[in-house]
Amino acid sequence: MLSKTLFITGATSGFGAATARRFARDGWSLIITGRREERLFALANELGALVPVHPLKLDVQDATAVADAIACLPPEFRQVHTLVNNAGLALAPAAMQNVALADLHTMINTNITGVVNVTHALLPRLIETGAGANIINIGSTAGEWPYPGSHVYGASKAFIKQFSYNLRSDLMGTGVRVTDLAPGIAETEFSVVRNSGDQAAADAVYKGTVPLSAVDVAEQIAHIANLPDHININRIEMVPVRQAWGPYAIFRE
Ligand code: NDP
Ligand code: 8X3
Repeated sequence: MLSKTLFITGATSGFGAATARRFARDGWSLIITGRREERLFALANELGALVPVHPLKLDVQDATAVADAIACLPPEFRQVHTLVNNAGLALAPAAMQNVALADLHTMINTNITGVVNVTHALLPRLIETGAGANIINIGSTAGEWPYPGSHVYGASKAFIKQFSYNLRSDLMGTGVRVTDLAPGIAETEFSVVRNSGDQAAADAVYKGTVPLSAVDVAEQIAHIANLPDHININRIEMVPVRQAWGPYAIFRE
């Protein structure tokens, strides 16, 4: 039997790298993407010992580069079974009135436009695959629950939820499934990026608690991708036991 092919964005770190490793263990062929070439090729070398791997250095913000790369996939990688739209980032963890507009644009261009770019380019392939194909979009609890400093990041993940639902409606009858997988706090390089490389600030995010790990999220992705063809998970919100909601904020004089 031919192996299935996974296309995952943001495979150079965190959830993406853990997911690539998880699917390699199951014998899937991999198309792994990211901007950091050195990491991408290191992962391709590591996993290439197990399964066929096609590394694509790609900035998801660049619609033309995304479309060209997907149009030029080698024949043995063209039949994509599962797309995981994972590349994304948060920046500027401060009140919206105090952050740079450029950071807000970067989040929109990556977390929204990037997901649209990759999905649009791969849809014909996924529809061709038909029954059992998956689009798994990585949303976030931040797309559902507001908190200070989440501004555009949380809103971009709310987009992921509605985009996933709307895409399902368009794909009715094709057999292609769509899921919004929305994790809560998880320890990856996410917080280093969000805090502009400040490792101490990033460490403080996870101090004294037990966050999710990248492997926890990869396991959920593998679970969703391997469900029987007739099941669609619309949305999963997964959080560590130690994460729940806070009370309403009341401003008082
Ligand atoms: P990491 O920072 O560890 O990984 C992010 C990945 O996205 C990297 O591989 C990075 O690769 C890639 N990426 C970022 N920008 C671009 C771009 N413009 N083009 C291509 N790739 C890009 O974070 P996580 O693994 O934690 O995050 C993965 C996803 O999960 C994100 O969408 C994030 O919003 C979401 N998420 C994270 C949570 C958490 O607490 N960690 C919780 C809920 C959701 P490179 O820099 O090489 O391009
Ligand atoms: C990332 C999770 O809690 O930092 O999407 O918003 S959180």
